[in-house]
Formats: sequence, structure tokens, C-alpha cells
Amino acid sequence: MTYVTPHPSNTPGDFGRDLLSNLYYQRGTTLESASAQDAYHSLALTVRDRLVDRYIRTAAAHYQANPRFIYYLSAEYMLGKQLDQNLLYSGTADCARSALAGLGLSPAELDALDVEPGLGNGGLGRLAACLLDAMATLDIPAVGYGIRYDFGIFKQAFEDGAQVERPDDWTFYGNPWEFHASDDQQTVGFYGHTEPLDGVRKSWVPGEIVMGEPSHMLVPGYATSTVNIIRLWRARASRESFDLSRFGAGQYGEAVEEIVRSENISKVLYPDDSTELGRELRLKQQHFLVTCALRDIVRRFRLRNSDWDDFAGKVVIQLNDTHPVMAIAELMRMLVDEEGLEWDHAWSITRRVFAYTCHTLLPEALETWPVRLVQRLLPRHMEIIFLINHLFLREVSARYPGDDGKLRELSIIAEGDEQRVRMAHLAVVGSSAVNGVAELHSRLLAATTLHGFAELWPGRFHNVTNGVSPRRFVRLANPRLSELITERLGDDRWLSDLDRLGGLESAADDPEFQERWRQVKRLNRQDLADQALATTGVALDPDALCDVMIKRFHEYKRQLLRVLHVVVMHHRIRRGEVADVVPRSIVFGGKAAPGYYAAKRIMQLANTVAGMVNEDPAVSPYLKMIFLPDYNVSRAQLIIPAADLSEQISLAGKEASGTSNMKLALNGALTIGTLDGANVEIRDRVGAENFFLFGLDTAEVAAVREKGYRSRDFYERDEELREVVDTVARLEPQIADDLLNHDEYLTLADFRAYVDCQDRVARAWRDTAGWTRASILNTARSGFFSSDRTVRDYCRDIWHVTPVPVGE
Ligand code: 26W
Repeated sequence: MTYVTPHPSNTPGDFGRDLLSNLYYQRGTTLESASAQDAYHSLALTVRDRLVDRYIRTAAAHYQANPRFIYYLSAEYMLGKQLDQNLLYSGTADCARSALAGLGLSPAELDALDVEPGLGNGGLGRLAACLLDAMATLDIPAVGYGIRYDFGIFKQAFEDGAQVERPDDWTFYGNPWEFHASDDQQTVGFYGHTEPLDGVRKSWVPGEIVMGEPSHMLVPGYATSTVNIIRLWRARASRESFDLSRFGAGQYGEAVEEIVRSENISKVLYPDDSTELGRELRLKQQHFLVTCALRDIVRRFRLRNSDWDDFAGKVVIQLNDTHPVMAIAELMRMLVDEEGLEWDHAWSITRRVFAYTCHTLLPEALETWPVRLVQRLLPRHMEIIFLINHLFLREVSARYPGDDGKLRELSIIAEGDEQRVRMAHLAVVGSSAVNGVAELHSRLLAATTLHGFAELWPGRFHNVTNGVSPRRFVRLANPRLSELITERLGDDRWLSDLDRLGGLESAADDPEFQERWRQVKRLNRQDLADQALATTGVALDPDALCDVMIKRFHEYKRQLLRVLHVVVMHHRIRRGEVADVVPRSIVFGGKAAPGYYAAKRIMQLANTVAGMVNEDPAVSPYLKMIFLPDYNVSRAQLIIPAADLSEQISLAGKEASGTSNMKLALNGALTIGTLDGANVEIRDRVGAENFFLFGLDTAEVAAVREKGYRSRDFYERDEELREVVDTVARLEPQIADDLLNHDEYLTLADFRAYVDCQDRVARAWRDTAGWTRASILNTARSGFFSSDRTVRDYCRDIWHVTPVPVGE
């Protein structure tokens, strides 16, 4: 059977005609009476239509090949705007532009209506999106599974310098990018009790049932026919939930109680970054995602297969941190209780299917759940976890006879006032591969957090250094630089083969190329300045060094250290000590978890200091500081291309990888940073002479703590530091007090090295040609940080999958 328009044609005429047709048949209106939303939705549908054919062909090729699939399970995705992406990937950007012009529609106005789905908190969610992008680009059969939160990450605003959070009702006007698939609904159980069957088998009788309804969005590959999908689940009450009799009796609230309770499961993304938050609803979300995803995976498996012994050959489930780790218990439950497999057989399948990525080293971010809670919410899963643990600890005893300390250390159950399930331990025990996200991080994981496991199963531990999508963060974010690179390299193959950027090395000393490189940066800084003026009222100088720190607010990331240096510059300029000062625009972006008061105080301080700097006529010619509210993927696309200096100043040993460091280096920013996370690998690649290194390394941090760290000693010995902390004491007394009495992240210990390093930055900036050279080399040598390379590493070391090309 052939279908109507398998290849919608890409001429402006046809594109315009299809847009009008979507306006007419999908929105029921005409160009004359179309609202802005009508026009936007029709545009989106017209672009989407151009990817559907590729998606259908991908599905057919996958059905045909019956390949091994990667199922990426993640509680978070930060996809970024879809319109710019899908215009690029469908190759219709130019014809859409002319078509819109012909219809009298403004591309910029329509793009402004495209809402980014903010279904994640930060790096972990954006990484998931970059990996999906790379998997599609590399023709890897993959599906991403997640939750379709009604409300994504909160919108951030500032009131008197303090963060206020507003709801992100991202689907308020509908989402033109998704396809609903109500026929693929799944049922998810909660609570209830278990009843014995034969042997270890039990039957779970849930006390509550919720429906999971999927919708999917297209994940196109770049310069290939593959279009994968991301499947997001929304919780719905079963059909009988509406209590008509109560409604009839006027009890309107009670009538919908069950519906509300069910639908609350996917109501909102937890806005917490790296703090364990043991809320029952969060555990419900995790179980909801895992159950829907597994049932869907099994449904897809059964389309072409029937034997469970083939399952581990056809299915890889990648667990994005511990949030989806309950899948290990759920798969065991399905195989043993529902499918009647022997325990050992089921365990051997389960163990082979799962792989686990850890994204943190912070002890407070390692998820644990109270046994009592799991027992109540998921009684059968708790029994299964106890059994997994029992068998595992037998293995540990055999290896370390009589060593009770080992058992306590490795057990999935933490003993204490209340027993808790350690999700990271369950993940390691139930997976065939475990990986960290940068070399240093993977090494520290195996040496500290998961040391006992690395000793037990050294072969299970891997490193896969993170990467970022060059399509999203160079081509879409920085069209000017992309054009210059393409011109120099002769074609745009670098976009799917990022090592080709190496070809720019020969241009690093070419004065003419340097001049054009600087022109691009300047225009990008001008764009940022225009936006900044519109949103904050502060006028940035487009010629000033653009000094950027964009990431979630967290004490370990040390935004505070950045602010202290701004205060140093402020003091120096006021005193007329401007020898080591170059004009700078300090740019901040990032959100803090709503309940993270220490981070919010630092934010408040940053805003106060910004005001102090910008309003001081003696200082503002040299220094401007803005805090762009509501940092998200779109804002990142605006800021990153303008950046000259990338602030990556976390306390060594705390940042697992970082990914803004990669995005900024790729766009020609030089890094000022510590030896932490992926900074180490960035420096190795771009060259130590093109990277501003400062501060304690992990061994020195340990040594300082060992000796008994007293931050006050640093305060007393360093006059400039004293002056800065005294200023902070006037603005935010609590922060100064914390710095002097419990400086947990060694801010004062690294202060002098940081400030001196910033002076080196200023001197380097004055050497225009030298700086430009280093900037070009940062781009030329950052090809390694493409998420395509990351996915290739996963394929080689962990997934053992090969591409399935999709024919024309
Ligand atoms: C249980 C609460 C919770 C929530 C989120 C715990 C932990 C997290 C994440 C692990 C936090 C996160 O986003 N980690 C970041 O992951 C990025 C992608 O690998 C890394 O680049 C960052 O360094 C890491 O902080």
C-alpha cells in the first residue's frame, strides 16, 4: 500500500500551500482570520509533516531488521525548542522562511510562540536530550521513555533580587509536536498486598490502579533518514473514576477526588537538583514511569519475538541515574510472577538487560527510600528487593567470609533508625554495566562511593564522558559561527563528524580569519546585549569581555566565589587600581531548588552586587553584571555564542562532569576552571596554554580537610579577602558568617588562586590576537565533546549495538 504524500516537497510554494491546508483543516480557519496561535500551530504541523515520512520509514526498517534497541529511561528531559530543531533537521528552514514571507507571517513572532518543554532540572535532563539526538543521528534504534509532566521546571523571576517560582504550564495552548496514542495505555498498580502462588511466585493485588497514557514526540537524526521517538507518559484515572452520584448530590470536589489523585502523579516535575527528597509522590512517579516503560518495551519486543531467552539480546535498558531503578524489581516481578520464569532465569535476563549511569558524587544526591514506604506503596517490589539482596549478600559472604563490615557496606538495605533501600546499590547489583560521566568522576566513583562494588566486579565499571549536541549548541545556537566554520572547512560535514573541527587549527593564526572570528563574537555579544537590555534594563558593552556562569545554583558549584571576585573588581576600580582590569560583562544564569535557602541567599547576593556595580558611575564603565532570569535551553542558546570566558569553578571532586563547560568551549570561550569533572579532559584537549587553571585539586582538597580546615585563617592573612568578606557581611550577613565558620566548599581556600587567575585572564584578553587564537583552538580541539562520540562509546563498551540505516 502506498500513502498519499510520502515526500512533501520542499519548495516555498508547496510549503505555503501545506501550511494553508493545515490552517484550514487542522485549525478550521483561514489566513485572513487566523490568530497567532493558529498560524504557529499550522507552521509546526507543516514542519512536523515533513518528518513523519522519515519516521514511518524508520519504524518499518526497525520492524524489518528486528534489531537490538536502546531504551533510555529518564525521569527528566530538557528538549529545547522543537521548531528551530525540526526546521533544521527536516531541511525546510529556507523554504519555510520564504513561504512565511509570502504569506505575510513573521518567523520571529511564530518562533516566540514555540514553547520549550522544560521537563528536567539541569544537566542530567539536557544530557538525555543530547544523547537521544546523537542516537538518531547515528541510526541507533532507540526510544526515550519519560513522564509528560503537566508542569515542567518552574519559571524563575526575581523580586527584589530574590527568586520567585511560577508554574510552567507549557501545554496551555496545546503541543503541536506530540502524537497521542491512547490505544497503548498501560495500567499501573500501587499499594495493596501480595498472595502466595507456587514457590517464590506471588501475586500482587494492588489497592489502587492508575492508567498511563503515552504520547510521543519525534527525535530526528541530523543528515540521515532516522527519526526515533521519545515516549512520555501521562497519568490518568480509569474510566469509572468519576463519581456521578456524588456530583449529583452537589459534592463536586469529592466527585473528582479519585481523578485528581491519579492525575497528580504526572502533575509536576520535582524541581530539586541533587538533593534527595523522599516524597511518596516522587516514588509514585518513578514506579509509574518504570511500569509504563517496561510494559511498552515488552509490547514492542513481542511484535517480532516470543522467546524470553531472546529478550536480553534485543533489549538494552539504560537507567539515567537512580530515578528509574525500580525497573529492576518490576522486571523481576513481571518475569517471575506474571510470566512464571524461574528466579535464576529471570535474574540472568534482568541483569543482562540493564545498565546504569551515575551522575553524581554528592552523598546527599544518592537516593534512598524508607523500607516502610516501599513496603506500603509497592509491597511485592519490596519482597523482591529483599530477595535480591539476600542472594547478593550470600555472594558477598562467599567472597569475604566473616566480614560483616563488607555486608553492611554493600547491602542494598541500609540499617539504622529506619531501614532504607539504597537505589544506587540496587542499580549496580541489577545491571551489567555501570558508568560515570567523566574520567575523573568514574575514577572517583570506583575509588570512593561505589568502591566495594568496583572491587567485587571490576569489569562492570566504565567511563563514558558526556557530550553535547553540536546541532543544538553550535548550529542552532550560533548560526554565524557555524557559517564561518563551514566556509573555512569547505562543507558542513563537521556537524555530524565533529572531529573535523580540527581543520580550523590551521586558521588559528590567520589574521583575516581571526578578524572574522572576532566579528562573529561581537555580533553575538550584541544580540545578547539587546536581549539583556530588554529583560533587565542593563546596557552591556558589546566590546567588553563576556564572562559567563550558567548552571543550576548549588553551593558546590561556587557561584559565590564568582561573586566574591566581582566585589574584588568593584573595590579595585573604586580605588583606581585598574591596571589589571579589563571591561567585562558578567553574566549569570541558573535556578535554585525552591527549598535550597543557602543557594537562594547567594542568588540574592549576586543580584545585590549586580545593582551595586551597574549603578556606580565610577565602576560601570569597566564592569556590568546581569542575572538573566529563567535560564533554560533557549536562554543557553542565546548566551553561549556570546561568551568569551566560561566559569567552571566547582570545588574539585564535586562536579560529576558538567556540560556547559563543553558547550562554551565549543563556541570558542576559554575556560577558567578547577580540575573537576570534564574540565580535566577539556584542558587536556584544548591545551593547558588555552585554559586558565586554578585552585586545589582533589588530593589537595583532601589534604586541606585532613589538616583541619579553618577558613578564618585565610580571611586573616589576606587583606583583599578581608575587605571582600566585610562587604558581603554588610549585604548578606549570613553568607559571611557561613564563609568564616563553616566554609564547606573551601571557597576561601581557593579565593586567592582564583583572583590571581582572573588577573591572568585580563592580561590575556588585552592580547587580542593571542586570545582569538586560543578561542579558535578551543573550538578546533573540542570535537571530542560531541554527544555523537558519547553515544559511540556507549555502543562500543556498554550497549553492543550497531546502526540500522533507514533507506531513502
Ligand atoms: C534525588 C534527587 C536528585 C536529583 C537529580 C539527585 C541527583 C540528581 C542529578 C544526578 C543531578 C544532575 O543533574 N547531575 C548532573 O548530571 C550532569 C550530566 O551527567 C553532569 O554533567 C553534572 O556534573 C551533574 O551534576
